[in-house]
Amino acid sequence: MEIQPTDALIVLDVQKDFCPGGALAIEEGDEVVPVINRVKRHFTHVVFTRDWHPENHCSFSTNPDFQDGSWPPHCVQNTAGAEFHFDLIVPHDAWIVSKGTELDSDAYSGFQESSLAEDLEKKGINRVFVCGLATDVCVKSTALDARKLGFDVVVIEDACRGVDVPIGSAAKAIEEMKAAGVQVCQSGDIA
Ligand code: VGL
Ligand code: ZN
Repeated sequence: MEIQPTDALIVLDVQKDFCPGGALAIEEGDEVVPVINRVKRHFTHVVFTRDWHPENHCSFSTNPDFQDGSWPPHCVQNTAGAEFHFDLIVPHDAWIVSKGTELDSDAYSGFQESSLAEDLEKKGINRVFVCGLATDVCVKSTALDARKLGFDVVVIEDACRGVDVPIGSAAKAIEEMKAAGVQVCQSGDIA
């Protein structure tokens, strides 16, 4: 798969709290980092999203269910847990989209409450490659929104990991994305 200047890579939420040891740790979440660092080199346009919640965000629960939108407190703005994984290569002038910044609503998609769609269109981008964390939450939501907005969408499967509660949710998310016209590839397919 040859990457064009009209393609963008969207890297979802590769933040410490979503990696092993973090507040909302995803199994093998950190394993996406070297994969993303590698594929990223092919792209002219790279967007990094970050989950960026206020303290006392409505999704935070002391008894989180991980399925109904309640989660342990995570990715609080300007805390260590909200930082990008240390090994993720993020340039100083990186294109960063923050989401989930409202107290009373959650945002799983990078397109929600942001100007991402218009900003991509302004740059003439018509295809987006999606990767990062989590397959069954923010990756899925972003990929489906991108389809609805008319972008061609490719998910880089081995550059994603899922929360996977209940077990099988990540695989189901891949199927849902495919059903919506999202293409699925592996990082090795990208040149
Ligand atoms: C996410 C759960 C809660 C994600 C964000 O980035 O996938 N998951 N907030
Ligand atoms: Zn969140």
